[in-house]
Amino acid sequence: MAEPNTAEQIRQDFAPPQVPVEDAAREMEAFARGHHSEGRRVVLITSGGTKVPLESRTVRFLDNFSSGHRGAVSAEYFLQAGYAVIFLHRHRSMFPYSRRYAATNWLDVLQLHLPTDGSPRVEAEQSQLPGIVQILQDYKSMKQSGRLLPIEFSTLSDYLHLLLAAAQALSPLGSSAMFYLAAAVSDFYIPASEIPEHKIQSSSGPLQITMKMVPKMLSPLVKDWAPKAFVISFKLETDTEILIEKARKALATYRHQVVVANILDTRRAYVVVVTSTEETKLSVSQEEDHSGVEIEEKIIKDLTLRHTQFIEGTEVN
Ligand code: 9Z3
Repeated sequence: MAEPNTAEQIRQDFAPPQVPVEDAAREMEAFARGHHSEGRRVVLITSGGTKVPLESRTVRFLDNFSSGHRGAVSAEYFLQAGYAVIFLHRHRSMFPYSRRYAATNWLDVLQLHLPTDGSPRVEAEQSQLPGIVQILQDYKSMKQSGRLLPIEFSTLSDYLHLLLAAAQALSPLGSSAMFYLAAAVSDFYIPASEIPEHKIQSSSGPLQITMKMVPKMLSPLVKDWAPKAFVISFKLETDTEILIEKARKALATYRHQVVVANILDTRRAYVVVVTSTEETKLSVSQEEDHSGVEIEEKIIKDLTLRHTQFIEGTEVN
């Protein structure tokens, strides 16, 4: 059962979500139940940053750096490993498969043919879309398999409501559900009761804002919302000196299974997988990087193995 405090706080203190949470809840529940009944494991991936409004008729908001790259790439490797994936991501952040062409200007790639005796035809310039044949094949076969459920959020409130709904959808799956919490979620927000309605006026002089701490979702998630699931959180720091200590502290506080620790500048090449008993360093060398190896491939290989051990009850923690 949901811990009343956090779930209630989300419903009361945050502005109503701007996405259809009840529809998403139904979709996630049906998706999880269907795949579970076919013997498949289901992972919830959270991805991208959250937008925190500073006014209720929002002109300005607090945001962060996250591009959603980690989540989008990880989704591909989980699909490759046979998982069904709920991809809870920030609207317009990176998306599995199409992420490779995120910087593509399609109007430069598409060629227009205007035959005098037929209808116009549009063709893509294949040389400008590296790897497109393989990617398109993978994408189409993934779509056909029905193993990817994309769900979008924009604001912090959307995210919190959807995470709660996702936890309720996955809880019945017990240990075969995995939570892979890679989104960069704001730690601060302005409660609905204190947020100004209209645009903050610069004529009032320098701005001072007091923000409240966002409730830690990991705590009720692990204790109440999905207590049997395999839960992975991410720890991001900019100072290497404190990274592992902070990851260990998170594990000790929330008592979940894994923290993936990373540093902002090196996050594409180096992470440490921290459990209560081990620290596993994963890295991508320059040569590997040049030949297209992605660190998420190594992360997902490591985590799916740990998930198997967790399900079989052989893990030590
Ligand atoms: C991460 O640490 C992710 O790896 C990144 C990925 C956000 C760095 P990109 O989206 O970056 O590929 O550009 N996510 C979690 C970040 C976070 O805010 N964690 C909280 C913390 O460190 C704990 S839940 O305190």
